[in-house]
Amino acid sequence: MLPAVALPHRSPEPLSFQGEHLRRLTALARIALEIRRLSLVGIYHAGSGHPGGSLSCADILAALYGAELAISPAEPQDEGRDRFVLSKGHAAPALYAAWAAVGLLDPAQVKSLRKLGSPMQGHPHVLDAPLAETSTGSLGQGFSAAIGMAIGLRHRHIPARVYTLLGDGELQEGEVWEGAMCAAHYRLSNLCALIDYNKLQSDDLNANIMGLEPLADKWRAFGWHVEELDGHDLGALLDALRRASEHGKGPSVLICNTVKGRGVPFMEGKPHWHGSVKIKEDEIFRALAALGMGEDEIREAVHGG
Ligand SMILES: Cc1ncc(C[n+]2csc(CCOP(=O)(O)OP(=O)(O)O)c2C)c(N)n1
Repeated sequence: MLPAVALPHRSPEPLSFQGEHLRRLTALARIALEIRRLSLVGIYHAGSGHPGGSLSCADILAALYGAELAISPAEPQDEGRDRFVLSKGHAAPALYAAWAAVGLLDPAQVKSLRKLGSPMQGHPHVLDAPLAETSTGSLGQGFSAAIGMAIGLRHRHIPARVYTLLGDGELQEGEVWEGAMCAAHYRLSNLCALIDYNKLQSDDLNANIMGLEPLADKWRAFGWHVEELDGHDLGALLDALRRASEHGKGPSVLICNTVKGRGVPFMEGKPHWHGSVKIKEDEIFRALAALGMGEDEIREAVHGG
């Protein structure tokens, strides 16, 4: 079954525009679905990985790679490209899947996830996978690197933007709050952070380990433009990303409420599916079926080369 497509917000725009908007959202929903499927196929073949946090951020990555990021497939490393840093680097399967879903990578490559010599390592490594803007995996560091990139672009008068995705558990790293201070101090309006607020970290709820609330107030107090939204609503994501890009006074953060494991009912909200977990054969069949794949397609994904 395809995931529901979020309807566009009521708007006074003419119907032709609304039709175009709806087609765009349908295309993005398709990309998000592909990200979910390819993430799980990669993790299954690797025999380990992080399914929960890959599935929770699939819609965010679809909105970014499918619509927001100015990256040319012909010249993905052009100096003027927008940058994306996956600060929650353990969701690498979703990042590779997003590249594949938008034509930046051969989808067959996701099956080499975590294999010796593969560019698709368990966490993005810039020397193996040059589309990764920097190596991430040590939580907190990608956010700092993204801030450095935003400062660097400004110094060089390059009008590109920098986007970075953080996990909510990641926000417990002190480095994040040093970065938050720094980005606001330098009024980095070319920087947009997104938080995959799925409320779970490795083994338990954030609230039981180290609570984050009132999260939006904390970012506001640090001087950021803050929006809270449903991180599975593609229309809301596009709207918030547009407002962030128009906010010229400093950095923006989008607090995206999500569900860990989203799209696969038996994985949703279950700490067990954080990682590094092996997906068994019967589980991958059930998971891909839940993501709308037919039996032959699943067999090909699981047993094919
Ligand atoms: C500095 C650092 N400490 C610990 C880890 C191990 N680790 C990997 S993922 C994770 C939990 C992250 O939770 P969250 O950011 O909420 O990720 P999500 O739920 O979105 O997958 C931890 C502690 C790490 N990668 N880096």
